[in-house]
Amino acid sequence: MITRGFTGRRTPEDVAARVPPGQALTTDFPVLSAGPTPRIKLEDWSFTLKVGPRPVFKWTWEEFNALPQTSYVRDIHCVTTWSKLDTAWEGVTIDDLLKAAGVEAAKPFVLAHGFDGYSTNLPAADLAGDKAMIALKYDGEPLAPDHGGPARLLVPHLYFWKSAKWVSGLQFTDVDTAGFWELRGYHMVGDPWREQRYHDDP
Ligand SMILES: Nc1nc2c(c(=O)[nH]1)N[C@H]1C(S)=C(S)[C@@H](COP(=O)(O)O)O[C@H]1N2
Ligand SMILES: [Mo]
Repeated sequence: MITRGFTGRRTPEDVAARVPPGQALTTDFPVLSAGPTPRIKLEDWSFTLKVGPRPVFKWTWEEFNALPQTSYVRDIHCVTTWSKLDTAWEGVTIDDLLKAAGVEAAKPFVLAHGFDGYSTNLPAADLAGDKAMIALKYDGEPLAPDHGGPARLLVPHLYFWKSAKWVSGLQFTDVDTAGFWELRGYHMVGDPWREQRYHDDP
């Protein structure tokens, strides 16, 4: 099996085709947070799934780690114009999470919430079909606190502000409700290939 990015050979054309408009590649991993890094003890950690205002399922750290784990190697794109290729993550896909909870994602939108009070909204469809996970590991190691550890949402095909760090839960909603950056003028979807940076971008 050949996994893209592990062949050791990338032609300039291959690389160029993976960089969305207005983006430039970086090899380091910048940290971008609206506030200080919260320190969450694993014994205090929990993850809550809500449908509307109603909590329907809650996991402890131990329970969450017992869920099926999946590995992703994905390119990520930050709205501040850096992109990073072949980032390696491990965690629980949103599909597996909903299956474990016995919940159908019957609502069209999601708000992801962070322990720091951050939130971000996205279409529920962007979390389905093996496109997103709650990541617990990066590069084979427990996720570093500055990058969202113990756990973060990872939605690699959307701008990286949608990947809520220190994630405390997902809330499915009927109405698309603007999160932290969306309230401050950023796009409700945030597809880097369509350059959906700001609210008015098509
Ligand atoms: N909880 C939380 N999640 C967050 C943020 C934040 O401030 N708080 N910043 C977002 C932004 S703007 C970006 S670009 C990415 C940065 O992730 P990184 O620091 O791992 O590069 O996290 C996103 N997730
Ligand atoms: Mo960002």
